[in-house]
Amino acid sequence: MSLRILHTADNHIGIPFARYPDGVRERLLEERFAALERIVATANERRAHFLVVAGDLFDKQAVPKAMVERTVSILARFDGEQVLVLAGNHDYHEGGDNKLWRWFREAAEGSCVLALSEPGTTRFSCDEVEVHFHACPCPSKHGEEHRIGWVADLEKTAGVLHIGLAHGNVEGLGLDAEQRYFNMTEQDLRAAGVHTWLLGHIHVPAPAVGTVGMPLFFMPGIHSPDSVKCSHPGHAWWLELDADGSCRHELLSTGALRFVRLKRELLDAGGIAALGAECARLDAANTLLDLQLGGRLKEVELAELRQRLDALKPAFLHLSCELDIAAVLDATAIAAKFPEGTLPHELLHALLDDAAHPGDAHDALEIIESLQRA
Ligand SMILES: [Mn+2]
Repeated sequence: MSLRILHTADNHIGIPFARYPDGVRERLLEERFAALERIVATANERRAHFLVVAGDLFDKQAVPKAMVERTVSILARFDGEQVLVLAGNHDYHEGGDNKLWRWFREAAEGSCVLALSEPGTTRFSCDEVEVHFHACPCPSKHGEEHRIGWVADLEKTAGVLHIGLAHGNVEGLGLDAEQRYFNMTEQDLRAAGVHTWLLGHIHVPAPAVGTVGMPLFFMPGIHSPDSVKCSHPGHAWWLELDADGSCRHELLSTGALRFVRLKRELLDAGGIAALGAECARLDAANTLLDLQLGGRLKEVELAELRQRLDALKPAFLHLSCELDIAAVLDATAIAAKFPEGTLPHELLHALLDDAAHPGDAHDALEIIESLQRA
C-alpha cells in the first residue's frame, strides 16, 4: 500500500493585486481560493491520505481574519487523514502569540486541518503505512540559515516513511544570491536522512517531469499564476510513496488564469496581422494580456493597430498595452523635419529612394536627431 499525498505550496492567498481595476482584482483574489478548492476536490477524488501545504499558504501575516477562516474552511473539506499546513517565509511564525496562526488554529479546531508552525515531528499510521512528517517552518521572513539541521540528528525508525517538510530556496534551483531565504543545498537535504522532502518557496515546480526513482525533494510551484513572471499554469504534485523507496509522482495543473506578456516589434501590416493571430490563439476570457509594442508604422497602420486593440479589449479578462511606435519616414515627414535644400533633407531622400536598403533612411534619421540633441 502506498501513501497518497497531494502537495501544494505558495498559494499566496491575500495578494492584493492593487494595480488592477475592481472587477479584475476580484477575479484574481477569488482565483487564489478557487484553485485551492480545486486542489482539495482533486485530493478527495483521488482519495489522498494527506494534503500538504508546504508554506506561504498566505501572502503575508497581516491577512484579514475572514480570509484565514475562509481558507481553513476550504481545507477542512478534505476527506483524508489530515491537511498539514507549514508556516513559510511569508506566513512565518516567529514564536509566541502570532495572530495569523492563532486565528488559523481557532478556525481549524475540530477539523482535519493541522498548523505546523513550530518545528517537530508528527506521526501517523494509515492503511498500514506508518509515516513521520518532520516539519521545519520559517520563524521569519528572511533567514541566512536553513531550518532543517535538526532532522539529521533524529533517530529514524525503520519501516517508517520519513518525509521532511520545509520552505526556502534550494541552491541551484532558485536564485538566492544574498542567502536570504533559508538556502538549502542538496547535501543539507540528503544529510537529513529522510525518504524525500516536500518543499515550498520556489514558484516553479521540480523535479523535472519524467524523473525516476525517489527524488530528493519536490517543489510544487505556485498553484495559480500571480503575475507575468509565472509562465506555467499553476501546479501541485500528486505523490504515491512507499517506505521501501518506491515512488510515483505526477504533476497536476491547478490554475485557471494566465498572465501573458507579448513584446513585439511592428514594422508593417503583416506584423499587425501576426500579432492579431497570436492574440486570437489565447484563452482571452481567462488571460491578463500585457502588450509591449515597439517598431515603426505608417499613420494608417498605426490607426489600424489601435482599432484592433480596442476590439480585443472587451474579450480579455484584462488587457494593458504599452505603445512605443515611431512613424515611418516618408517625403512629408522629411519635409516637416528638414527644409528642402538642407543636407539632411537631400541625404534622407537619397536613402529613402534606395530600395535595396530599406532601413538606412531611418538609421540616418536617428543619427541626425541624436547629433541635434547633443
Ligand atoms: Mn516563500
